[in-house]
Amino acid sequence: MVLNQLEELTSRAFDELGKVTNLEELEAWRIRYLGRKSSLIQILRLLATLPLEDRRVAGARANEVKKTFEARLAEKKTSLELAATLSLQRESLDVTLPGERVLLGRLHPTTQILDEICHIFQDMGFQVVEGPEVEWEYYNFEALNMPADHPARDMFATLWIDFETEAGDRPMLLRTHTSPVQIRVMEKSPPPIRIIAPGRVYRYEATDATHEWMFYQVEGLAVDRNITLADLKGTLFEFARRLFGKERKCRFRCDYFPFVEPGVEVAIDCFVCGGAGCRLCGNSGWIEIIGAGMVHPEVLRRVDIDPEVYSGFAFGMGVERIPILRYGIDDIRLFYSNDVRFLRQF
Ligand code: FA5
Repeated sequence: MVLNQLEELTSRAFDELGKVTNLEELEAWRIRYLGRKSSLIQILRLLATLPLEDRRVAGARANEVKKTFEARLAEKKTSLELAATLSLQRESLDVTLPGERVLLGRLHPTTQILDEICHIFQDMGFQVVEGPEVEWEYYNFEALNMPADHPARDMFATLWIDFETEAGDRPMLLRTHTSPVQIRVMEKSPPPIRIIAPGRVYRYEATDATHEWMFYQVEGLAVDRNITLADLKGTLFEFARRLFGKERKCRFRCDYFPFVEPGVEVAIDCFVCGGAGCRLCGNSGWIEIIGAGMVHPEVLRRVDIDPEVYSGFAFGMGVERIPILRYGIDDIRLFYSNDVRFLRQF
């Protein structure tokens, strides 16, 4: 009978010991199975009442059970303590280890220069607007005084988009310049107008050190009474002075664009060769950055602005050529080839 009780007690105790996961639970187990009020101690006390032969056998077994409990208790305690130490070690921080370097991202050089250009013109009272990169042929050419078959369309090697509307064939393209934004703005707002329009443009042309097939332009447009070529010149000279500093030379020359009359081209002396001629400037000593002119009366008429009352100037500058000039970068193709060794320098 006592032996049975001891067997049952042993099996229950081992079962529960197996479920113990920390030192607090182990202490509770100890009190339950080896404490003064535990079943085992009560059985040991009962032994005195048993006949001699039974007492001998049961006493020996009970002592064995007690010893086993104590041994298993010590074993479990050691293993729990070891586990606790290991987990503490895992969680501990070694403050002497060097920290992990956090890599800082930075703005792309084009974005940086666009911000700078926008600030300069905003200071002069220009408002920043945007237009779509996928454009109707009408805005890119027709409204800018370049009807179909106009030879000047060849100046803008075009990426056409195959697209048919329900109304029929209405050609679309990737805009070849930001000038269509001029039309979109003049259609909507009456003069006075003073805007700049930054954005991407696309040309189907072979690339070289100063030509990309995708690049950024910033368009500018001012329309009001009595605007003259002197206003255009003053605005662009002031812009060049603020961006490049007083020392840089700035050249105005006659140029042709069907949407302006007269048309001009603005160039800055080459940063790399100082004007002597090199690969970057095509041996001319100058890098052209802006096309500009007085808005053609025909363009104004199309958007219902009376050219007898109003006049305006417009310009379009190539954005990447500015950091090229400023930092002496000798190839425009570096900008969008995504080499972080290049981009990280800015
Ligand atoms: C134009 O795109 C005209 N829309 C500019 C204009 C606006 C004239 C308003 C008059 C009035 P052009 O094709 O020259 O013009 O381009 C203007 C500028 O963009 C150039 O001066 C040059 O800085 C830059 N550019 C032109 N082609 C490329 C190219 N392939 N890669 C990088 N920059 C270019």
